[in-house]
Amino acid sequence: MVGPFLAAALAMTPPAPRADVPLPPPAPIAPIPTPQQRAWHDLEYTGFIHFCPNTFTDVEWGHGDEPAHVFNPTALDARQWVRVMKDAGMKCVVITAKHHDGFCLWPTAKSEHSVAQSPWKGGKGDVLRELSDACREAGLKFGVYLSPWDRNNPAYGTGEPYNQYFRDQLREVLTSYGPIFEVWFDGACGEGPNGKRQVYDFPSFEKVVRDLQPNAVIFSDVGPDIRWVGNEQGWAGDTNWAMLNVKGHGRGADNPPATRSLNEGDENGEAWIPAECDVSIRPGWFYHAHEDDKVKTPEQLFDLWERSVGHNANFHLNLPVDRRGLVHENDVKSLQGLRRLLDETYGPGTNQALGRTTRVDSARGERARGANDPLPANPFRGAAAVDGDPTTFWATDDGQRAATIEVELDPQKAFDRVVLGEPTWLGQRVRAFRISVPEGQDWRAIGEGTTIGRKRIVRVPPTKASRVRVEILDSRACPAITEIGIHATNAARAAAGSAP
Ligand code: FUL
Repeated sequence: MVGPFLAAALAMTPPAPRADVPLPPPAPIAPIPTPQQRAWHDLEYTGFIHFCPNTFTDVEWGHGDEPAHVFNPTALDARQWVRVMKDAGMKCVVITAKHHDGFCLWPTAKSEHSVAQSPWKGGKGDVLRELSDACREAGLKFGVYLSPWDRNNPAYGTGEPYNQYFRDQLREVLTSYGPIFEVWFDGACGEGPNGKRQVYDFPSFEKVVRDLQPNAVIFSDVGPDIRWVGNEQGWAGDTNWAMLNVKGHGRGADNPPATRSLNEGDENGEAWIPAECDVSIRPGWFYHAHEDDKVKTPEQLFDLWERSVGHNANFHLNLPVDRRGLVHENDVKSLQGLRRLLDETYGPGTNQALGRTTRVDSARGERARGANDPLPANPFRGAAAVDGDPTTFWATDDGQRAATIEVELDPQKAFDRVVLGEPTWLGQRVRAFRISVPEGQDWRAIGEGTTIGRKRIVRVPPTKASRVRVEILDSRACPAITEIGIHATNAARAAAGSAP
């Protein structure tokens, strides 16, 4: 017979998991991404194309009264754009189907201000057709920027008639060019040809997108799917939650630039709206010959790539197509340089943690088993964080807020980047972490941070060590880590005289 004390003690001890009963994963903590948002986040690196009469008039914001005949590229080749973007490593592109001047890059039936009125291809050309066809051939995803601000359309500023016009245009674009992965709504709301401003009916615009392209994500300053990052310089905050409290944020001019919560998100935000970091490869969004020598260097782009993709956001890099209708040679060179840096640091075979032995202070289900040495069959053991599979993850028991994992390394090899990731489908969880290496009997911290999210790149001093330790110090729910990557830039390898 079991006495009352022992019975109470037994009741408190969770039953050991049975080998035939799969261990449940941690419960998600709200909010979580939609499948479309997750697919978007996995794209990481997007091309952005600004091209319109501004390219030929040398301005950034057209007035809307530019004659259509100024639009006359001499050698437009959308396949060249796509080749350049694909070689750069981009997975998708968003093009200015219509910028603020109202000129449409497709032969719209709704206005008299488009490629159809231009001399290009005798008025028979369609830039969206050429680009979407080229994307399909090359396996890139295609997206559109349609500016609600329209300085050409006479209905602009009249309320519903213009909103109707805008929805009709959206319908044309969303039904004519195949699957669209992203619809980009700029927040700018200036005056139209009659000096009036328009009150945009965003909910009705969004409904058109949802009805016609349910797999597309919608970008605007405040989502609903993807948010602006609060600057046009291409970087997200060191702290960057994918969550946002939309209340309190306006769009365009109502949205103070560099708003901190757009840059960093809100830990307690009620909606999942990850950030996109848009920036141009040159100072301007549109092509200007006098900026041919102001193209960002591969090193500058690499820095931005790490502070966007590696800060739980996506990198949205603008290429101003030139007057020929081509991506300029100088821009191509920088993109190739960035690709080289990315391949050297993060390309196949560069992850020094891949498949290495791990040691954890806790793994999900092990406390119940009374052991700290996870069974090989435990899907949440430390090894899941170094298996190169972003769908598996190391996780702890519910209720735990901190945990530690160590990864054995080759002490001959230097590294200066630590890459961490969370299974975002369970919600973004980690609030604080620290990275250390052994020193004597102790540990020396080489890096620390706050949020992780889908991908967090931590820059650490060039280091050689037999082990690296990642401590999750605080978390909104039990921590879960998909991958730990240990990488070296070429500079770190050279500085440390490291084996390649
Ligand atoms: C801004 C626009 O006003 C710029 O011209 C550019 O298109 C940029 C990406 O968004 O709001």
